[in-house]
Amino acid sequence: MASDRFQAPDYYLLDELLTEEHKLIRDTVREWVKKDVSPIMEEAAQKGEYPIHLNKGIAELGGFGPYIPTEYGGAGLDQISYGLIMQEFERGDSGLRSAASVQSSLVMYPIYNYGNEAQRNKYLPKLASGEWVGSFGLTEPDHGSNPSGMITNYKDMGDHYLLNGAKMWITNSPICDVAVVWAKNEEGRIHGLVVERGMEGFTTPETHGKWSLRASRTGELVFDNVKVPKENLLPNKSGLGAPLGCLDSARYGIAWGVIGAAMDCYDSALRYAQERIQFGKPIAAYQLTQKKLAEMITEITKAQLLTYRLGQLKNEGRATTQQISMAKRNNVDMALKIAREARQIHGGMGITGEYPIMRHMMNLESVITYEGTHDIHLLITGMDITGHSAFRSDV
Ligand code: TGC
Ligand code: FAD
Repeated sequence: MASDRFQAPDYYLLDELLTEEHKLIRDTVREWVKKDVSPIMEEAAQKGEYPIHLNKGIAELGGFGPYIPTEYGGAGLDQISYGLIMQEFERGDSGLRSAASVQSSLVMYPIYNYGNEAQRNKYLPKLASGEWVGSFGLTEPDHGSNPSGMITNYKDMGDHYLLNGAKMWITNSPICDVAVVWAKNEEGRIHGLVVERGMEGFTTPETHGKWSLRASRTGELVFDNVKVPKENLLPNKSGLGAPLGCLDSARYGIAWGVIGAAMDCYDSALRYAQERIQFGKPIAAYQLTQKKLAEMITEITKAQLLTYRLGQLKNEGRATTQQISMAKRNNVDMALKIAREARQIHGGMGITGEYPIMRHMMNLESVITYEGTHDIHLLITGMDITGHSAFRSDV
């Protein structure tokens, strides 16, 4: 990739709303991404590799468990700091933000919130330091948008649980040391279990051939009569609300993260439009290019305002699932549209790895699907404002 000349847009002077600590955290992550991530990310994506050595840097920046208390190795930061860190990671690549999202919100969050003290002490410090990699198994081959239909299950065998089933599309699966797995007990109630690599009957085959999120490892979690110790069950919350609570936290991070990808595309397109001469003028001087760029900065600014307010609500413990859904849906769609327009502005150069545009665009095709698809989030808003659930045709 060409050298990283990123300059963040701040059209509405939103920096004035941030504290000095917020700006310091954001700028520190931004510099790290420029120095350690941008020079290697294009090649990693082309090769289909997650540069796992970056986990050390993510951990040092507080990117694994930004809001988890420091006594468990987390960074003890507020929700706006968490959002800003995700924004900067995703400016580098959605795969980097995915690594941080999964570890923080889908693995550490449930262990911290639904686990007991022994589980917190055993797992959280190692996950926060990046020594261990975590994954989160909710989706199954036949149950994606509808996780309540899951068939993965466990039976109480007296001195242990016996786990059977399979999860699909799992970020980090091939490299995870521990997996938070959602499974039904004999009464059909959903519980979280921590499954550790090395348990007999637990395998993690990789999914190959992705055109999206190439710098992120994806695979299955397969459980064939896995004996899970009883102390690995997360005791403090059960039911579908338990995994959905984790998703609230991860979706919030995505709403911030994708602003980073959008800013990167916008910044690159603005610079390219000013430097690229056609018909004797920079293409930035043509109205059609200006329309694209003006709409991009408008949409980025709206998304920034939305997430900032959401961050305030989240800090106060008042952000609802539905508000988070709206922000995830709006911002991912915004970022994907900007990536597509930015690619047009770059002409033929837009399809090459010289610029980050196509990589962001392809990544965002996953982001618009995972953590609840674009349409599922619309239906969550629809249900909230009308009182009618449109998920199932039979209700
Ligand atoms: P529904 O009847 O609406 O709800 C079931 C129960 O859950 C409660 N609940 C929540 N509780 C806490 N937090 C939330 N956010 C909650 N949302 C709902 C709800 O009150 C109810 O409780 P109770 O006591 O009445 O039983 O459930 P439903 O079966 O109709 O489904 C609702 C729907 C479709 C919105 C939901 O299932 C959904 O969000 N589907 C999308 C699935 C999804 O997002 N999967 C993501 C998998 S993880 C992933 O993609 C990681 S990618 C990571 C990366 O790489 O970055
Ligand atoms: P489906 O649920 O089959 O949906 C297919 C289409 O049908 C979508 O357009 C959807 O919007 C639509 N649809 C479904 N139901 C309705 C309805 N009621 N009304 C209208 N339209 C509907 N999952 C994990 O658990 N952990 C992970 O770490 C993880 N990482 C992922 C990483 C990647 C790269 C990807 C691509 C996915 C990942 N997922 C993960 C899975 C992801 O959450 C699911 O792909 C997503 O929830 C959608 O499920 P599905 O793919 O089965 O699609």
